[in-house]
Amino acid sequence: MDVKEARARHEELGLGDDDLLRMYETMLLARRVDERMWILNRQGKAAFVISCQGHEGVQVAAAYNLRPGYDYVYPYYRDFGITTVLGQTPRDHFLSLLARKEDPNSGGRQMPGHFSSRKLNIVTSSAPVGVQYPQATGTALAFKVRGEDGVVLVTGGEASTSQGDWHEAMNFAGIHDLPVIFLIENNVYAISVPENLQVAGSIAGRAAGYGFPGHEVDGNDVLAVYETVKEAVGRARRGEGPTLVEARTYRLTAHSSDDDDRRYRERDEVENWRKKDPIVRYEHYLEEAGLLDEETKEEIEERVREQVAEASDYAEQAPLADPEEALGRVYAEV
Ligand SMILES: Cc1ncc(C[n+]2csc(CCOP(=O)(O)OP(=O)(O)O)c2C)c(N)n1
Ligand SMILES: [Mg+2]
Repeated sequence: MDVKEARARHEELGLGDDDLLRMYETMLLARRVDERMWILNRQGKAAFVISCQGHEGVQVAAAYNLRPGYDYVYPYYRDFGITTVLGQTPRDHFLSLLARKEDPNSGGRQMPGHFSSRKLNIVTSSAPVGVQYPQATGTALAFKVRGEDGVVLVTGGEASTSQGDWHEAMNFAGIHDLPVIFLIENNVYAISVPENLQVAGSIAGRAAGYGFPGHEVDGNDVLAVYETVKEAVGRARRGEGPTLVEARTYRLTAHSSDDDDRRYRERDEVENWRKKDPIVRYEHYLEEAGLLDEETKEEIEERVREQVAEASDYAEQAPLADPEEALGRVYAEV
């Protein structure tokens, strides 16, 4: 393929060279923040880590279609890529990981991965799997009632589609043609439970039962995800209703820092998926399109490295949350 042929793909999607490189840098930033979180965990400084590794392609490509601070996002715990595109910073992520007072998600009171920002319209999630779906659908109804063209993106893993909440939300969104995109990040596992013991039939295929489109997309192909979600966002903004997107990817780490995945999956399987790493695949595309060479790659890597080091040092020095704050904003103050 020559450079012109390679470039045709993103040009047809309306993406410029700057967009492509910005998406690359954001994916890399999410990956490097994640790797640093595991180091802090192994050093005994972070109690718990939940990872986005392997999901960066889905997350960055999907979120790149949104209007931050206008559209609403109901992310789930792996969505470091989505929240970083929207404007959460590595500092925000490390402050949350280390339960610092300044943590923008919850002031150090929630588990890591419970993203929240009033400014960016990121609505915090509760810990039970799947509760975000009816909430997101309610927000989509609000957009419709107000006659605004905002869209709602709600995400979850493949196992969350076994929950009643998911089906109730899908049904309600279908009835009322709501501007909501259900993005399922199918990473083949629900902790130790493999997809074949968790999901009957096809997730994407279920949308037909609720009367709206469902698409399965290769979640490790950044431009394919971008294209699919772009179409879904366009549909929602025009008032044409919801879309389900099932992005197929793979969880490259254990479920969390409290899990030992060697007990339930073969190393060969993980290694095979590593060869399909979305970041590496996207690098090949950028190289073919003449946008990335060794020098540019090193520059980007260096910028990311500095940002991650600065942010994690900052969070380590930052004061812990006050213990007496633990129940603050939980009960009404009389
Ligand atoms: C209702 C409920 N059941 C069980 C759990 C424990 N739990 C937390 S994450 C998880 C796995 C979810 O898997 P999936 O939806 O595929 O997301 P992934 O972690 O693979 O991204 C489980 C069972 C929970 N939090 N809530
Ligand atoms: Mg899963």
